[in-house]
Amino acid sequence: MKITDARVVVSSPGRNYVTLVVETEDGVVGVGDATLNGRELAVAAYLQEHLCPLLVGRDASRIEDTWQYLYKGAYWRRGPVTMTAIAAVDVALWDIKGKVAGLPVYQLLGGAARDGVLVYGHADGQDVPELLERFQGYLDRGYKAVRIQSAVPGLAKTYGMSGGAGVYEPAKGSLPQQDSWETTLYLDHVPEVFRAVREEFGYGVHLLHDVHHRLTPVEAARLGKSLEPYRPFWIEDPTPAESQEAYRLIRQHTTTPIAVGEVLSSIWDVETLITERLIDYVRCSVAHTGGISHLRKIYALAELYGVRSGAHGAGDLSPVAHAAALHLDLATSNFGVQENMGHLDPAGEVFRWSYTFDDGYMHPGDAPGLGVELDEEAAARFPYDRRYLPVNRRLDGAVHDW
Ligand code: CS2
Ligand code: MG
Repeated sequence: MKITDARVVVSSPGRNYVTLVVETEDGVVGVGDATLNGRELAVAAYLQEHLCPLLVGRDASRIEDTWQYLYKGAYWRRGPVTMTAIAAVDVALWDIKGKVAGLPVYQLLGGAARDGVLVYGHADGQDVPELLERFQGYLDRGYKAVRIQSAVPGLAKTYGMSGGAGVYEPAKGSLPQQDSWETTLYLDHVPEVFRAVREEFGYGVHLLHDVHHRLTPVEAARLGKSLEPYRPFWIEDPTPAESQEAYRLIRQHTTTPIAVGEVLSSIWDVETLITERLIDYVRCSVAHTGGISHLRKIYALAELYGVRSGAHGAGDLSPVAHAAALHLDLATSNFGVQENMGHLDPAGEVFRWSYTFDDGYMHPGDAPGLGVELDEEAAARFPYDRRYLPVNRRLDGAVHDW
């Protein structure tokens, strides 16, 4: 089945999305998410200028061969731009394969390994009362797992504050918003937040927290230790993971579970974290880690070491990526939890999806392929709008991890 066209659709319904559309001689169309928040046009150009010309004429059914051809053929290895572009191609080809077979993608991956995909939502608040109020909203909707983030007293702007939108969109500014940071204020505050949530809601709900790369290894060890009485489901990205070995120090001091991976884009970037059991959940996403074909290899490696999946699923991964993630989650035995932040309106005017949410669990649906369609005419109504992720600075003005 030959590919006759491959085109990139950049659209901004509520936020910027980049979607690859692959069409075959039989008229079957597949889609892949190529959105890299804050660097969208880098991936769009990589696809449009370098990969799309290679796809036309190729056999759409040869997914693994195409993956190897694009990965090894680039010569230059790994990195978020390359792996997001390859991911978009990979997911679009799985979408096509499912449509040709008349099967949802999860059936092509071995069928359902569970009845539903446990998901977590995002509760945040400028103060603890506001956080508790929003947290209750997630319980009311049936969530069994909720991420908790709060502002830090003494800091003007910190990561994770949605302003009540429910969907946290960090890329707001036409120039990077400046966030502020002081580690001791944060380390003193987070245990108080966990204590308040446990006192209010008890231990029957999973609590997750995103440290977002902002601590040193020993600070992360201190945080993990301080949170043990409140039994976190995980703390996420406690320290930058370019040095995977840094996690050995954290592991020596705390049993608080750790999740890492959303900014990492290949199996080699998480190999030590998995094989030394330095993490408990691998958070790589289907959109930024080479697609379904590569992420399933990461999950297979993780299974050998007792590491489970906990895929990234923020609103800046499009509904196409979310659907692909849910298909893979449903079919993966060492699945842990799936992030489900949702998508801001009017994304629903551009993307039509068939995945569903019910009582804290999601299901990708049984439409052939991914079950997501892109309305290209609607997409054209929302032109690209350059946006940047924030930059974080310590109180002394030095740039810090955001
Ligand atoms: C976060 C994201 O969802 C998460 O775990 O780390 O909100 C992340 O900040 C964004 O995806 C960046 O674009
Ligand atoms: Mg995160």
